[in-house]
Amino acid sequence: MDTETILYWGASALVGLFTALYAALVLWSPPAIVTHDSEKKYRSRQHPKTPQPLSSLSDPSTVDLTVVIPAFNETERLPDMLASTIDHLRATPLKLSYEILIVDDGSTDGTADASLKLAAQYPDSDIRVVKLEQNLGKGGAVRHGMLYSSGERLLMVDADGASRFMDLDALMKAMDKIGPNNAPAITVGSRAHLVKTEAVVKRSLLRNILMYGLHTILRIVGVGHIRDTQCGFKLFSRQAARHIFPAQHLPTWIFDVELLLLAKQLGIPVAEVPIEWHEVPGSKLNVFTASLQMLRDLLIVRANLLLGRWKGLSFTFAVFPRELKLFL
Ligand SMILES: Nc1nc2c(ncn2[C@@H]2O[C@H](COP(=O)(O)OP(=O)(O)O)[C@@H](O)[C@H]2O)c(=O)[nH]1
Ligand SMILES: *[C@@H]1O[C@H](CO)[C@@H](O)[C@H](O)[C@H]1NC(C)=O
Repeated sequence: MDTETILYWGASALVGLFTALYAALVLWSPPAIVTHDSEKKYRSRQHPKTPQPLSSLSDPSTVDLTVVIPAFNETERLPDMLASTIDHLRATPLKLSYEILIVDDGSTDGTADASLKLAAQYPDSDIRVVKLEQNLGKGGAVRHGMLYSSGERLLMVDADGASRFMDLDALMKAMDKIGPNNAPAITVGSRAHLVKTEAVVKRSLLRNILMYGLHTILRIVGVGHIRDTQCGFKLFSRQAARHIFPAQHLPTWIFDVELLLLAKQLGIPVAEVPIEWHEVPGSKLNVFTASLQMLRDLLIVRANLLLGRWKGLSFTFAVFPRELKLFL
């Protein structure tokens, strides 16, 4: 074979390889998240039977804080978590007006109805319950709650009560520093300072091995500057949320990384704040399948952002809310 033939076949092989990789990316990328009409309404203590339209992230805020709680089969863990959440919101010197948005992620254990019963116990609190028709995954549930929030700041927090809700005040103060005057900003709870302590050492060996593996991969993917990407306790200013959540594609467990990558791409400041944490039994995460899924999703996010198939919203979109409506 002469050089020309070798070059010809080599080039063809390369083109074939890239085409195949690109096709794999398109095939594996999650489809756009579909929002059903029933999911744009909520039920509450006042309206347990007739669903009311939810607020939109593109509208101006009407309360200081929205607490978004993704909940999948959480009838057992939600009552305690909600009690400590409301105890703190009532007591905090920050004196926040708030709403609590429980997003039932297609549960089959009656989480939504149980949430409504709980809401009746807290007449001073605006508790809204949305039920997703199908299970989307934690990322999809959080995204949904954020897109229909009315708070000036939006907190996502797990239903398991693993974080100490009073740490909210530390996230709020950190945000006053990095995002004064409601500028785009994100503050995330971090358990990095706990790594050498009992709470983490007591976790299973598998979970810890996976944690170190994850950290290595996260460095490669481009969020090595954040020490704890996976903490379920994260606060967004409304401006930051308007840029980030409409652009989120991943409904799965690793969506936090996508959010942080989008923040980086958009130049939105992120501060990590050390918080308390205790492992709560009843995690519905299958660590093994979640890890494989995570690896796939990380590659997909990175490739899509690199190739420009996925983009953070440009600032003009978030500044002109009417345009943003197209995305909701
Ligand atoms: N595992 C799981 N959790 C979900 C899902 N959708 C929403 N969530 C909520 O995501 C939060 C974290 O889930 P959890 O199983 O406790 O994971 P862990 O905190 O990592 O142990 C909880 O509030 C869940 O109710 C889902 O599809 N699967
Ligand atoms: C959710 O709860 C229902 C009722 O208890 C149960 O049948 C179902 O298997 C649970 N689903 C998951 C994924 O845990």
